[in-house]
Amino acid sequence: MDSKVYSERRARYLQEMGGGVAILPAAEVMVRNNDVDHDYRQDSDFYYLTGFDEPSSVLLLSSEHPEHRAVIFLRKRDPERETWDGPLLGVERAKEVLGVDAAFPIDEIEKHLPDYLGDVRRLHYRLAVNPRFDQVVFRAMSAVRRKARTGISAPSEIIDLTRDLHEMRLHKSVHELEVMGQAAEISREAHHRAMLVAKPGVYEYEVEAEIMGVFRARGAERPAYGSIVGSGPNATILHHRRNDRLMQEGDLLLIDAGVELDYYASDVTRTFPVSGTFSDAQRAIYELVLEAEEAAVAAVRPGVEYTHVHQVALEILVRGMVELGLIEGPVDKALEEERYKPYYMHKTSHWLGMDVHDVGDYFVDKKPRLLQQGMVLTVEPGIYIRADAEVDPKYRGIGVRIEDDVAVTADGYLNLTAQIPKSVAALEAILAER
Ligand SMILES: [Mn+2]
Repeated sequence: MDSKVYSERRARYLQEMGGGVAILPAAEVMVRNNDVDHDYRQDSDFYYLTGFDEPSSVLLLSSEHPEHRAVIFLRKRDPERETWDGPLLGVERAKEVLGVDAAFPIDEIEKHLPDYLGDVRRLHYRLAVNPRFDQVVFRAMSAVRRKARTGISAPSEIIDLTRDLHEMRLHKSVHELEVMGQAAEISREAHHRAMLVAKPGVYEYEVEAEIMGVFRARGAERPAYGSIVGSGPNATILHHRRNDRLMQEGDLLLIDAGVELDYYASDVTRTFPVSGTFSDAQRAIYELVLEAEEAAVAAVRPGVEYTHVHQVALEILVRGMVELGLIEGPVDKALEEERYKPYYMHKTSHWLGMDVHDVGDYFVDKKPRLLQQGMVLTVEPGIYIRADAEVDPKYRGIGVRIEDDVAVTADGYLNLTAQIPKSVAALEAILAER
């Protein structure tokens, strides 16, 4: 992405934060074992403001320094290291490439930080996420305090940097929505591929491999989260991750998988019968979840409380559960006493963005947030009936979830994942082609 996008975000954040200095460290490298590291992914906040994916970097923003609004600390060029790990940006080119006002080697950060913090009242920093870097900040603070007798004062307020930054990230720009649309398209292709290969006699992990293959073949860096491929009774396990079961005739397969593209997530769930057609009991549960999902998606528009979307889905699910005899009525009593909980135990939505469970407050002053244009949320009702549930045996072991990614528009919603089939007829038509 153009470095202008990031410098504009930094300028906006400097405005929003209301004066002072902000410090954001890059994500740390995590050791996997011995001399092998986990795949590195930049911290979302850091990337949002820099577009820079190297570890051992720190961004400093200042509304007080006469010239330096944005300062980057990063690793020096190192020919020997670069032979192994590839080129580093380096201090010399950082100003131009990242569009910042100053760049210093990361190993000199402790020397420079106190200069930027002198006579600054507010420090914007998120404590207790990176304890090692907290110590760097604390040492800089005490270095400034030691200058008290020269008339230089240290910050008297430490404000959680995410207060203003996550509010910005919650509201997506047109450009961000475009990237999320592209991610949705890759996820569409992956789910379509999964529908073609998932059959009785195939292992769940074979389906997972096909999904990952599509993600990478389309140039995406990684999945947005570990793919859930749960067949038969595994469809009732919310975070099933082993994906190692051999699929059987008559199974439903629940796939919750979404790609991350250019640091933006998609998050999609589809459920379908591996044999190609739903049984009557499966169809009854599926149609109910679908009705709840479609009504909840349609309820997304600016000005409604985000909890309303959950409420719409929940009322339909509970009415249906009573009708099917899964729980005892009447509906209002079942809602009040949460009799649905054994079969629907999660909420219907979460924010979606750079993180799959994206940042942004759900409640403001203890009241549910009102949806606004540019917010993106998932809509994902489900019903999960464990194999040992005390219900009509024909419903046992059925798990269904349907999940779309929905952007709030000026007067309603845009379903980013609408192209991924979910009606019984559309699913059975695709499965019949195999
Ligand atoms: Mn989700």
